[in-house]
Formats: sequence, C-alpha cells, structure tokens
Amino acid sequence: MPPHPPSAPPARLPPGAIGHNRGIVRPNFAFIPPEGVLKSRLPAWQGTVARFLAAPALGAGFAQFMLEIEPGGGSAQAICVAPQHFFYAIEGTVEIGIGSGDPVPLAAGGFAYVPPDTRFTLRNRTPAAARVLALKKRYEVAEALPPPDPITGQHQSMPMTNHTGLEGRGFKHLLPFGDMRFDFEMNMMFFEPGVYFPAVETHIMEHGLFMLEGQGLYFLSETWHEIWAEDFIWMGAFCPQQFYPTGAGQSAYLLYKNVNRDVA
Ligand code: UGY
Ligand code: MN
Repeated sequence: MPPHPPSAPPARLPPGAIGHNRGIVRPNFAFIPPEGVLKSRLPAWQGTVARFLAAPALGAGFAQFMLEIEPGGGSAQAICVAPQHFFYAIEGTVEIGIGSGDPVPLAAGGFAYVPPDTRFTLRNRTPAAARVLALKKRYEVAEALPPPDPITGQHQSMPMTNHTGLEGRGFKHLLPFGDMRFDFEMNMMFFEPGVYFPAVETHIMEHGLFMLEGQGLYFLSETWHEIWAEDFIWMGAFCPQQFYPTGAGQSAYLLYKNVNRDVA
C-alpha cells in the first residue's frame, strides 16, 4: 500500500500553504512579513541587495525598501535623482555624503534626509554587513517655500514627546515637526504593553510602517493581523487602523506619513 492515498496532500508542503501565511495585499493596505520579500539588485548600488516593501506598483505614493549592504558595498557612484530620500540604519554602520557635505557615519538608529535633486553617496566602509531602511518619494512643491535642507541625526539623541496625555505612549519626530517645507514625517512610535490609540484612525495620510521592536495586533481595514519585529505594513489613504501591543515589553515602529499638502 502506498504511504498516502492519491488524494492526500504531499508529505512536505511549502511554508504558508495551509494557514501559516501572514502576507496579505489588499487595495488599501498590505501586510508584508520579511521572509517572502525577494532580492532586487539595482544598477545604482553595488554589493547591495534591495528588498522592496512598498512601491507605486502596490498603490503607494512612495517606495520603501531595505538595503542590505556588504562590506565595501553601497552606492556605485553619487546618486542624483529627482525624488527625496530618507534613510534609517537598522544594523551596522554606513557613511552618507549629501551634496557637498562631508560624509557622516550612520550607526544603528542613525537617519538621513536627502532633499529632491540632491546628490548623495551611501557606503559601507566597515567589515560587517549593514542594513538600512530607505524611502523614496517625489517631492510635492509648496508654493513660495524652498525644499528642505539635508538632515542627519541619531534617534538616540532625539527628544521623546507625548502629545496624547496617555501614559505609555511615546513619539520621536525624526524630521522637524510642523515645518511646511516637508511633505512627509518619519516618526518613531513607542507603546507600553496594552496601550492603544484612543480611536480607530481613518485619515487621508498614507503610512509605511516598519516594526522595530516588540509585537502586537494591527487592525487594518476590517481585520486584525499579528505583527512582529521586521514586519512591514503599507496603509493607503483612509485605511482604518489601530494597534494593540501584546508583548511583555515595549513595542516600537518607524512610521512614514505624508503631510502638509492640500488635495488636488
Ligand atoms: O500619526 C498617525 O497617523 C499614527 N497614530 N498612525 C499609526 O500609528 N497607524
Ligand atoms: Mn495613522
């Protein structure tokens, strides 16, 4: 007798085949666990793998991607493209040069804003691999305002704020909050276990969310999704959203949000 009747499933199933897939793509959101995001290699980058997490192909008004940079790798030469960029170092240390400025090291937690139409280099000059979360967005000009200047910083030296009055919430605005030259924010959000938003949010701004630490349940549109560190979420405009942190310790994520511009 054969080990399985012909109608039985094969002994080895691909991961996620029966109920274990967490990845989901909908018209107004996408939940993207890292294990299924395949490698891209790009002409402008050497010794570097890019893993795209969000892109216009998904419906997003921006692109977000993880750069995995080998020792000696990085931008093949100075990159100069129209979109503005934001970089956040997840692991290892890279060196960024923006415009005519001196190169600046970005260790884990370091970040950089590159204005539109500005040359930059990003290199890994260390013996260890580095990972950098990158964001690229076409700049929406604000009438009578010039584009912003370059910025570099470390999140560890940014102030923690909390405008909600809710104990257990924390915010770090990595870009100058309320500066109308910027058309997006990059915010770190910190949550103690069990501390959630006061309401389900439904707003015009889009989000790109990268989970830095901890775990929880994320409400998207009409369903809850278990989220862990390294997961990514794209939330389109008006996608209902809520976060309920479930871990024993702090949860934190880095959140892109388009702001400060009128609708067409
Ligand atoms: O600022 C925000 O829109 C934020 N509270 N949204 C979120 O974390 N999903
Ligand atoms: Mn929101």
